[in-house]
Amino acid sequence: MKGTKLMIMIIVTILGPVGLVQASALSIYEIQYTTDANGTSGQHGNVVDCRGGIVVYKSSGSRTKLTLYDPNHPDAWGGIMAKDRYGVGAFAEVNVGDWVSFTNVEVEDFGGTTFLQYKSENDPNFTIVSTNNPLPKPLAVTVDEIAAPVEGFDAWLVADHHAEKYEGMLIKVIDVYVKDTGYGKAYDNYILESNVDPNLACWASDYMNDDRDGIYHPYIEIGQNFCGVAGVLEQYTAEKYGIYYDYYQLLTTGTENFTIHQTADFDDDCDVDFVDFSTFAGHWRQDGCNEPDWCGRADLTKDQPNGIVDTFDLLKFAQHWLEGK
Ligand SMILES: [Ca+2]
Ligand SMILES: [Ca+2]
Ligand SMILES: [Ca+2]
Ligand SMILES: [Ca+2]
Repeated sequence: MKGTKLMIMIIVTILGPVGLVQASALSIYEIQYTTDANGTSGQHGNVVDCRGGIVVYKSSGSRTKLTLYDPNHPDAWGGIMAKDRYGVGAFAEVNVGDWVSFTNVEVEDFGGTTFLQYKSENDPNFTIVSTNNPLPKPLAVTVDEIAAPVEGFDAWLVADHHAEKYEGMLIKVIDVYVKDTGYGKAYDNYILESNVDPNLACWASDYMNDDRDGIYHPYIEIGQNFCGVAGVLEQYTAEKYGIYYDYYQLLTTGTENFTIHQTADFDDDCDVDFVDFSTFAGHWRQDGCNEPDWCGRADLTKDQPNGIVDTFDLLKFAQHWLEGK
C-alpha cells in the first residue's frame, strides 16, 4: 500500500502537473455556455485556468482587453474578453492572431459581460501558444438575434438574453441603416435598423473603435446605410439617474467593420450573385472605362487603372463572389 502510494506520488510528480493543469483547464465555451435566464456564467467568481483562444482584437488604453475566439465553437459561446484588470501592461507582448492560454484568471460577469480578469492577487499567468493564426470572418447574425432593448418607465431592458451566446464574438449584421444616435447609459449607442424589416433593430457603439472621431466613427450619421456592420458583442448592465439598463451592443473596432458598398455589387442590393455577374459579363472586354462610370463599375481594378474589363477584374469579382447577404 505504502509502495503504491509512493509510486502514485512519483508518477504525479513526473507527469502530473502538466497533465492535470491541461485536463482541468476550461475552454472559452465551457466558461461562457449557460442556461441561466440572465446569461450569467456558471463560473462567475471562480479562479480558473483557460485554454483560451485566438486574439481577434486588442483594445488600446491602459486596461487592455483581449477579445478571444475559440475556433472549435464558431457559431455560439465561442468568444470571451480577457482584461488587464489593473492596467499593469500585462498583455503588452500579445498580438492579434496569437493563441493565448491562461492560468489563475478570475471569471467575472462584470456589468453583464463575462471577463477573464487578470488580477495580480491571484498570481495569474498566460502563454502565447502560437502566433499568426487565421482570424475568423465575422459571423453573420440577424438583427433580431441581438435585438435592441425596449424602453420602459425607468429602464431600457432587453426582452430576453438570447443574444448571450454571441457575447465576446465577432459578429455582423447586414443591410441596416442608422436610425438614431445618443442612446444608452453613456449616450454613445446608435440604433441600427434593418432595411428589410423596420421592426427589427439593434444597438451599436464605437467606444472601442480605433478610428472613431469623438463618440462615433465618422461614418455614423442618421440615415447612413450599411451593407454590413461588424463588431464584438458586449452585454452592458448599469444604473444611472434611477434608470436601469440591460442591453447588448455591437462594438465596432475599426473602419474595416463598416461595409457601405459591397465590392462587385453592381445592382446595390448588398450581395454579389448571378445578377451582378450578368452585369459584369455585359462589360467583358470593354475598354475606355473612366470616371464616373468605370464601365458600369465592372472595371474593378480601376485603382491600378487600365480602363479595361479583363481577367484581373474577373479575379477580383471572384474574390467577392457571394459576399454580402
Ligand atoms: Ca452576459
Ligand atoms: Ca457571458
Ligand atoms: Ca448584387
Ligand atoms: Ca480593369
